[in-house]
Amino acid sequence: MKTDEKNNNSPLRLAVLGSNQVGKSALTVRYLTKRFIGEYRSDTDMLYKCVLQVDGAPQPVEIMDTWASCDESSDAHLQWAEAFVVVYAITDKESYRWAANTLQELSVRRSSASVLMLGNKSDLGHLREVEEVEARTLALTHAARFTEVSTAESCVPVADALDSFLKEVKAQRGSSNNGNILGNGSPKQRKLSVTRMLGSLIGRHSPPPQPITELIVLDKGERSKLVRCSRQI
Ligand SMILES: Nc1nc2c(ncn2[C@@H]2O[C@H](COP(=O)(O)OP(=O)(O)OP(=O)(O)O)[C@@H](O)[C@H]2O)c(=O)[nH]1
Ligand SMILES: [Mg+2]
Repeated sequence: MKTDEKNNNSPLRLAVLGSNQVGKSALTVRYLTKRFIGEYRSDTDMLYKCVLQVDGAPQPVEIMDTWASCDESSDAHLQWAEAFVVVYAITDKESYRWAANTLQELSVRRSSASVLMLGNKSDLGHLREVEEVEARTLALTHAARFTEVSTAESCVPVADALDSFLKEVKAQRGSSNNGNILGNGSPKQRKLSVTRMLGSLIGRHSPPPQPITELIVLDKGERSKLVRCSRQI
């Protein structure tokens, strides 16, 4: 198989970063299932493997819904992903600072990676602490895309933002490969039935629509192995 062909067929890896409770899990599940679920497990990373239509063609995609409470996660996430969605809540200035620091870090450490900054919870405008123009200007400074969304209110803007971001990432895929951490030689992972896991999240009688084909829960200790693993490649 030619290198270009191989790169195009390999999963497109997206890490969803952001501080606590900004809506990373809600956003990821909203995008993949169109459903909004109020509360999520919040002590681990979740890796969703799926095949999505990107620019009119089926594309394997892996989305890592990260858990922010653990410092050592960032190295693993920064190295694993090909593109990054940085989320903050417009009602939480501290989460915006976290996002700003992350954009800065990405500019230094992953300067060629595509980045989308999302200001979530736009339905809570009366509690707004971050002005849209400030965030948009910051994103522009870092050559990142930007939009505000309300994951709770509607799935369309979330889908539009992520669909066009994935399209851009796919288009920008160059000849350099970003490594393969979770392929052969990956750390031990707990593979769960997707139906069972999402069933426990959204209720027994609401099976998730496709396209998720696999959901992997990464335990705390396994993140550092991700970093070591990536360095072996
Ligand atoms: N009003 C409103 N609430 C939201 C929105 N998105 C998420 N939430 C709520 O925000 C809270 C946190 O959502 P999560 O998706 O668990 O946030 P998270 O970033 O994954 O949190 P951690 O995993 O703990 O870092 C939950 O109570 C959600 O229901 C939104 O767009 N609007
Ligand atoms: Mg979460």
